[in-house]
Amino acid sequence: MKNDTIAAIATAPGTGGISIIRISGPEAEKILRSVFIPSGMTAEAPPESHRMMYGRLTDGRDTIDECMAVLMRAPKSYTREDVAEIQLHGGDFVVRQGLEICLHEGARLADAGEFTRRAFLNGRIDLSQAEAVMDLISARGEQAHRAAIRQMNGGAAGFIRPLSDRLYELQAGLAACIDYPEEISDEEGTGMLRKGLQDLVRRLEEAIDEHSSRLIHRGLQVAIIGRPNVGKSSLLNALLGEERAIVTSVPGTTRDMIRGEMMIGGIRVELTDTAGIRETDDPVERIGVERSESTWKNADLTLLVLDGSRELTEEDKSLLKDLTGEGIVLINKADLPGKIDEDEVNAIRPEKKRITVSAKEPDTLHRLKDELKQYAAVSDQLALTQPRQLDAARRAVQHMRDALSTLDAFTPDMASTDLQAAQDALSEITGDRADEKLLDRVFSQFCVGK
Ligand SMILES: Nc1nc2c(ncn2[C@@H]2O[C@H](COP(=O)(O)OP(=O)(O)OP(=O)(O)O)[C@@H](O)[C@H]2O)c(=O)[nH]1
Ligand SMILES: [Mg+2]
Repeated sequence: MKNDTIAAIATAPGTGGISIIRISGPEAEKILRSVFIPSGMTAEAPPESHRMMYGRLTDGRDTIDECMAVLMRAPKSYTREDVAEIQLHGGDFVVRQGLEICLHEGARLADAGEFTRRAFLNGRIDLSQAEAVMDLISARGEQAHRAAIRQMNGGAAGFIRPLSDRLYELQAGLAACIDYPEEISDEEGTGMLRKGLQDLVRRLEEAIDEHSSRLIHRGLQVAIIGRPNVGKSSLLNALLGEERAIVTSVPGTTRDMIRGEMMIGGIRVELTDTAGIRETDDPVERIGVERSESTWKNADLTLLVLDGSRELTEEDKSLLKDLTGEGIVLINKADLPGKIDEDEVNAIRPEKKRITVSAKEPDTLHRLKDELKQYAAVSDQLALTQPRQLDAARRAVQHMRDALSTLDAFTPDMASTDLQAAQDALSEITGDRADEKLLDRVFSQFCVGK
């Protein structure tokens, strides 16, 4: 583990009210005292820990800024090392100069996520809590925020550690079966083991909630699809409550994807309006149609829009047939006399929900919004949120399943290898067992200064 002193700008780049330079490591106090002169105090007196000081930042000759600074002596700091933070006026030039002099005084520029990495390596937080810090910074909705706070409070470790302890017990039981085969009957030994493993597999599988994890990290991706002129762009505008997309009576108005965001039930919902899908000779429109199809393929949920004031066309039917994933059929233009034959729609897609709406009357969109809310529902008990954690949990389940089948084949030695592999996968989640490569992967996603 590196034991040098690191420094970085902890606030976002650009101008702002204040910016913060953060320094962590054994030289933090020395560097602070050589660049910061507290006002009204003699520079020789050691600064009091956790006390904000007013003074000026200097390169030894000139004043760089009037500022505030605080020293937090180890272990009561974010990294559990000595940490100094200097609050400067938030101008790009001032802050870069401030950082420059700290580096000149002996600090090294911190890598991405290095402060949090040190907090982890010094045992202040586990790996899932470190990831929660990142989730909290990037949270864009209430649900993502709530999940991050739960994780910061040890949600993942609180769930995984008891499972890991239970697995250790089972491992010990298996070892006893292997060492004293005469004294423990198969019935007794492997029977208990099998039950215990099945229970662990069940609990882990319940926690592998891919849908919720995706919702928290990338929001609900909704594609608005349909043939030209059915009112896709009008619906986007009505849902967003603003004139985002161009609407005209000319079929083929939208040529490119148009995105808009709304919050539903504390989850970010990203709506993508697309070019109307039809056969066309126009090369620009054809590219638009290809983009519509790829947006459709990548969406979590598709809103297939039909024009209720017209009869169903062959294009509509073909789109309905392709609506195989998660989707809702929207029958639009309900303010006009209806011509569509809903039985025909039902014959092709009986299993899909149908909602009648009018983009001209936003009040008709309530039921659609309620449906979206259901798709965006996230479990309140979510223990694992990061894709990395889900992946490790999935591997642990696989190893336990392998162990179960080796037990069936009466090869307990092999089962014990599988159980150890499952144990290792579980400890990756909390970082109780984490190699440099794993840490690099986790912390490289952070920003510098965090
Ligand atoms: N009466 C009525 N007209 C609507 C409704 N929704 C859309 N329209 C009209 O239908 C026409 C087409 O609307 P758009 O929203 O541009 O349709 P689109 O599906 O985006 O069309 P493309 O971009 O060409 O694929 C416009 O003249 C809209 O005013 C509705 O609910 N009621
Ligand atoms: Mg359009």
